[in-house]
Amino acid sequence: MTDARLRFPPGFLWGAATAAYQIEGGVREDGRTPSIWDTFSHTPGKVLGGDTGDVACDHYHRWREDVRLLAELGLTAYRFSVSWPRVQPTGRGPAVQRGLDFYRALVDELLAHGITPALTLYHWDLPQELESALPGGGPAGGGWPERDTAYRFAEFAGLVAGALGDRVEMWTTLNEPWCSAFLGYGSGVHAPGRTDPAAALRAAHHLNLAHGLGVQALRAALPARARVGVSLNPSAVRPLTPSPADLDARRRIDALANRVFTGPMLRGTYDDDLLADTAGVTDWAFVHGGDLDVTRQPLDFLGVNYYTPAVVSAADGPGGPRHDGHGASAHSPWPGAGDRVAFHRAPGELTAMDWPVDPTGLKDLLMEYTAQAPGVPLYVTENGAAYEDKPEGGAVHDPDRVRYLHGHLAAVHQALLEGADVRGYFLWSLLDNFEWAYGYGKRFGLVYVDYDTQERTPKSSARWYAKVAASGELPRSLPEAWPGV
Ligand code: PNW
Repeated sequence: MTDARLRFPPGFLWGAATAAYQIEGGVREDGRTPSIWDTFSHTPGKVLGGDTGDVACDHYHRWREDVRLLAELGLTAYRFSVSWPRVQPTGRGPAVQRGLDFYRALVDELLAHGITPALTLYHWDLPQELESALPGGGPAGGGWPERDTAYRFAEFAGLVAGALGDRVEMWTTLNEPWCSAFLGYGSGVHAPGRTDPAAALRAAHHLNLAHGLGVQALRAALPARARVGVSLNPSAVRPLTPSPADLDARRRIDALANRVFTGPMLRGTYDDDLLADTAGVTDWAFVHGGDLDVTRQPLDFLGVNYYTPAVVSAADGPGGPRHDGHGASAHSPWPGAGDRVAFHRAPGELTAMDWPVDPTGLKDLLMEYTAQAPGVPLYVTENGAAYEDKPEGGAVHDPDRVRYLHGHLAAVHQALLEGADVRGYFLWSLLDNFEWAYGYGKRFGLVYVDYDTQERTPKSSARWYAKVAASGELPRSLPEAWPGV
């Protein structure tokens, strides 16, 4: 008889994730200055409904309550990010003590509840001053397309490590540098909203450099037990057909979505096909000798963020709408490939983001990383789904999310069976929050947030996930699992 439950290894981390700008609010408190996301969200037309992160989930004031929620759900890990402009308002110079104190108190509260903190240094909130001078401010930085930003990041990493290195063991340099580079500087749907393909590729390189310099700064400041990694959002990219033309489209997107980061970070190289495909956009002269030794640092883990796969075919000339899930823009986030690749919707039911549900993509990526980075432990640092959650009678019933989570956790389990060394899973997200260009309309939380009252209501998926975390096992199939959720 087959076992009705899928067991996860002992010590597997059951976590939830958030990011500073998406939950904190308190944007003008204790010396914090604007980040590129403050500027962007306050620019009319950039975020749906004109939403901003000014208040968000008011986590800056409600963090104790939010840690209590994690503890009540029995989660063993929490992934959060540090707001750079809270700690180093202009992106240069000494740290602001009150900024560091906020994160120290948060970490201590987590540790007091036996929850492992996983700290991300950069989840997209670049100090505005490093992008362009603040009114009356210092030198204009130019943002990620400029090399200096990578050095500024390494300095910031050292400041945070110096303050929290005695209590945080799990450190992540960057979250999803693909989004920072190609949505921020290519398609412009993310801050700072620039639409310059050459700048996007420069940004990608300087993010790689920032990662490498950041790892070096962390190693210098952290005790030996600390573990350092990065969270990427690799694309599980499939060809529409096995034709040579569609396989070539797949190769192009694999280069621009995946290998542009894993090349420098894992192998110390930009692949020749990537350089050739983008030769009409840039000559890559911004890659200095020695950079690729810096970007390739030994890593203690790799973080995989996964939501949905991509399906591509060959195209010649600008096609119709791109079903790549990356938001509406007249500008492609794929430098050199925008007119040559068409994106198709993968089969499967859609979440509220219109992202097809396909857990196989997660298993494929975990196996791919297992092959590419042998011996490096993996974490799923984000996975989850937005649905149209509505409270009814004081409760939020979200069976679609339970099915999404069940399918993806089963995929993680399958990857474990096939030899992937997956050490933990961080569900995106603990709370409904500011979903970037979509504002508050898209709810990814395990916990429902009423933005008028800031009341938090755990959804039925939270109770379901709590049982998975408590037992360390997953029912083989739904829906009979755990009656009552
Ligand atoms: C990730 N895309 O964002 C982020 O790390 C989270 O902050 C975010 O809330 C979550 O996924 C859900 O979206 C992404 O357009 C934003 O492909 C956009 C894309 C991918 C990831």
